[in-house]
Amino acid sequence: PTISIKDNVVEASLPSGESVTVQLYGATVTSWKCNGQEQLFLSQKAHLDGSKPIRGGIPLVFPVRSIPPAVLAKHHNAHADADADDIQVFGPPPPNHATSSLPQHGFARNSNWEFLGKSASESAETAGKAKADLAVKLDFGLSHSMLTEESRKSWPFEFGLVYSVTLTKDTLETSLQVRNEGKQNFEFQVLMHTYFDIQDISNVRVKNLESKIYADKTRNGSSHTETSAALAITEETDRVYKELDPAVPIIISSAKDDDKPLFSITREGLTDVVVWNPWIEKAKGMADFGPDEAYQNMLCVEAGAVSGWQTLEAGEAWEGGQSIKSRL
Ligand code: TA6
Repeated sequence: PTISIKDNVVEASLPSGESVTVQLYGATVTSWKCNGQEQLFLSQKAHLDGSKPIRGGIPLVFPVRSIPPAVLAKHHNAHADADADDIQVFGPPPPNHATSSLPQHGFARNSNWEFLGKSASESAETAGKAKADLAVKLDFGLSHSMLTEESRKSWPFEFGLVYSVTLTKDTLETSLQVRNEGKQNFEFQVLMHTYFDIQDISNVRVKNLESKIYADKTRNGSSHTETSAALAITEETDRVYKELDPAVPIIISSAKDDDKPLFSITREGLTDVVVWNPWIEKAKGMADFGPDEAYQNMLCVEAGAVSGWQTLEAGEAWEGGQSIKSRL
């Protein structure tokens, strides 16, 4: 594999031609190419100067997509009921509590990470040098001391993150290791906010969600059961599918091309999947989303752990990740 590092951008490529590009800002994957073809969507108006989270690629959402129950309970006392449940998944934090000043989706995606180096992924290492050209693993680190004063204040826990991006011939893996290096437990959520490049949104279907429960942000966070074996995207879609068996891959397939699979996403330690497309109005409403019609060329299918909370005891570590297979 070859690695290049320039202006806070790390790029790795394999002799077989695949490549991945990662910005140190947010440790955001901004490009993944197979046979020279881009697999991820990146808005033409994305901020690539660190001024705003990147609109596209794979932004990393951590530590919170919503409020830990303990904090929530404090603010909602007795009536921790349906609306509290909705707030837990989508709503803004209540005023002046610990995480209210955290930016939407947490600080990981708008922090400057450090590049820890590359390694042939474990499997290649054990397989010996020859195989080392079949995979390259890039590691990125973020810890409490690297945060802005404001983020440290909002989320005062001693943590350490190692985010690994592994490129092989036909897969891209992203996994996150969270370590609690402090003395107090903390709760966190994580989401890998992957923007897939789609030729035509009317042609894709999302499969293996049937009969799963989801919270629907476009319907007030209310809970529903998925009835479709092949979910079509025909309007603004913003759902958290919960408790999905990680062994079952989520498939993005091409309806018109006799259901040919375009992407397959397998997960470890991440039981939730967010499906998001802003559609026409919301696409127009996002200043960094362009061109407006590009909602037809992207779909977010996001592996994460966001419907519940991971509690990490002092001194403990947690790991979770996704592996995306492309153009199967
Ligand atoms: O993951 C889906 C979602 O939370 C949507 O509700 C929408 O807010 C989207 O992410 C984009 O969020 P962002 O903070 O990147 O603008």
